[in-house]
Amino acid sequence: MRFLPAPILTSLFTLLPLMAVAQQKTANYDEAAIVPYTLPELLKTQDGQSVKTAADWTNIRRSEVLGLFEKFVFGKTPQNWGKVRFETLSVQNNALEGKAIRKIVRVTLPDHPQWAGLELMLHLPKAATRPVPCFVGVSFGGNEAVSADTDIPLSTRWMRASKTNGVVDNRATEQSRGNEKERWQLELAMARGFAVATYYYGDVEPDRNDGWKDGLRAVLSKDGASTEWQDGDWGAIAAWAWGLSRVVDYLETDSAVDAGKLAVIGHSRLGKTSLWAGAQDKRFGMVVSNNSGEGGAAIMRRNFGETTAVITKAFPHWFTKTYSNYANNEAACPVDSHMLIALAAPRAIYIASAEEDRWADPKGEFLSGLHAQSVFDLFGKKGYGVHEQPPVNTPVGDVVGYHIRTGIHDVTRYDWEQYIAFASRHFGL
Ligand code: GTR
Repeated sequence: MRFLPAPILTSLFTLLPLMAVAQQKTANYDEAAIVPYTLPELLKTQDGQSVKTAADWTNIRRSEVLGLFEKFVFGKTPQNWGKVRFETLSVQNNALEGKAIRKIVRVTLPDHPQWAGLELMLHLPKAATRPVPCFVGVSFGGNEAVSADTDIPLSTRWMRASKTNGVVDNRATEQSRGNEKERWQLELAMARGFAVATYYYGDVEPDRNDGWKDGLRAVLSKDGASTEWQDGDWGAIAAWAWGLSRVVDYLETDSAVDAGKLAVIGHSRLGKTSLWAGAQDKRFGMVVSNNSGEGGAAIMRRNFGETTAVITKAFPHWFTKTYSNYANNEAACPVDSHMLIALAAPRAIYIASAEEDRWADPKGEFLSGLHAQSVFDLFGKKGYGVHEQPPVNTPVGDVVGYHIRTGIHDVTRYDWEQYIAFASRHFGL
């Protein structure tokens, strides 16, 4: 490859965010301009049979739908990771000013020592007298970003810099501490009797177009990833989701956690990740999608806000290659996001939007839960209980929950309040 002279490179980097803003500005935000569409049928098998019962769904259609998402959207997760090893690196009995016990556990693959592993951080409510339910999610920053406790080791992995995260030369610094703590609401979770387990997504793969070369996808590939990813191969979202399932492998061994009560949670690109993790791994008894948008809960055929064309161009590494075939060609895609939501059934799922987050298409996020209802019906489960998107800050739903809160693309205390209330109800607390 020819190297671009430094001034051109610099101007490219200054232009990229501007280009993203320009794209957001020119996107369609007019409901009236949405081209009418037909969603792929949920309750019809590939060979045209009607899916009439919960058993039909569970035994036939569910695996078909899962297979379609593997083939056309996220790619197939390889099964060759072998054994999983856990090593407790530290236990802090006075985390969060004495409110929590914090464990940091390294998860590695003995058969694949080239992968440095992930460091999961588990906060347990100190006041707990029995095994507790647990939220499980991936973080954008390292463990040091999730909590401001100064004894958490700084991540040494590649990290994307933003104006506020203290990342210098793509590495965390002391200034990175706590910069995601509003998004994690650990104190609130502890006070309500929930544990929270998280790991940094860059431990599995750095979030850049060529990140696969330095991540788990290269390690698990047949040829050590000397070649580019092909149609049907897993993308980064699938790799991050794989990490969530390895966290569950650990939680199943920790007697402080009730592994029958796990909720997978994620925001934005990591909300797409939590949906895919929850779809594949039924050990998650509940799924939370926070502002997951395009490639997550939002109906792709609406082309409202971010589109398939935009996301597959900006973030090709998130998906399997095949997905980009549906850019400006959504009608041909064998799936849409209502099918991703249905994969959670009959487990509980909560979808959340933010009013000012039009890029993520709040209405499209709502509609995926609505159009998944037919599958929940097979199990006799009540979903939203409404047909219209509710007003802001008015949560709805039974087994399928939804709210749109005021504000921007983010995870807030309000969001966590709803997830905790929803989880408490579903886990019978
Ligand atoms: C945006 C992307 C969205 C969403 C978001 C995020 O740039 O267009 O799909 O995932 O990033 O992860 O914050």
